[in-house]
Amino acid sequence: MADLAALTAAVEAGNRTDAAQLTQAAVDEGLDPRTILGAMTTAMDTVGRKFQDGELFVPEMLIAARAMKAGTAILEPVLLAAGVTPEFRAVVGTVEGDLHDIGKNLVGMMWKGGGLEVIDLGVNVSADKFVAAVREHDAHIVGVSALLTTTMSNMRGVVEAVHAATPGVRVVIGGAPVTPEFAAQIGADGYAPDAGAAVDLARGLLHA
Ligand code: B12
Repeated sequence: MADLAALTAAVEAGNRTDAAQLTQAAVDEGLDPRTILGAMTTAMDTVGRKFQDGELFVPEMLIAARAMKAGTAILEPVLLAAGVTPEFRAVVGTVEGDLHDIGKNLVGMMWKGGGLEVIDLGVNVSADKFVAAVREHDAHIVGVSALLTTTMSNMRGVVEAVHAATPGVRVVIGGAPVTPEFAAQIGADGYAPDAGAAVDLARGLLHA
């Protein structure tokens, strides 16, 4: 019998092999793919919470995300065949002039783990590129990362451009030098201090 509790535990522990095998077993048994995905999302929620609480760190979060990727690789064609697509799409990128991407990648992974479709534009992304991607993918939320005090000022341009071109699309920001005060100052829709909190932030804004 499919063991979804074991699948949740495998993803949380970052065990790729078990996550893939348990996903395959659940698929073979004909379980609803949304239920299988839910078992993995639960694990990523726990990982995000523990990361926020300082109980685990970047490497553990990365290996959990990789285990989830192993499971979702098997699940994706099944979800597609069943006509299940993520309800919300997110565009993420590191702001123009900035090449740091570790934090941005983590946010993207955790958003995927939280059930969003994520379009990752990489690093050194101009405001125009953010706007073009939002339009192309009909995105609901944009996540902008900056690690340098010299590049965080470029976030204002992204917030303004996205809001002007695509009203209603939420723009949230983060990165080591970014503060909630700065986010409010530039008109961003939100700020999160880490990738776990970024999931709660996106959920709160998208389901408001
Ligand atoms: C690794 C690193 C690099 C690597 C980047 C590799 C890569 N692929 O990312 C390399 C070597 C390339 C690099 C280059 C430079 N770096 Co550097 N780098 C770092 C370092 C050591 C770690 C950053 C990191 O990855 N942290 C780990 C991640 C997980 O944390 P994070 O990014 O903060 O992300 C978390 C949160 O902030 C949040 N978050 C992040 N993004 C987002 C987005 C959203 C939407 C949300 C909601 C949340 C969110 O969630 C994340 C996960 O929890 C920091 C020092 C430090 N301790 O921060 C310096 C640091 C950021 N670098 C610095 C500098 C100066 C540079 C250089 C200018 C150095 C130089 N003279 O060439 C260049 C800049 C190049 C450029 N144009 O970008 C300074 C910045 C100083 C400042 N305040 O401006 C720092 C602080 C080092 C220092 N103490 O001086 N760097």
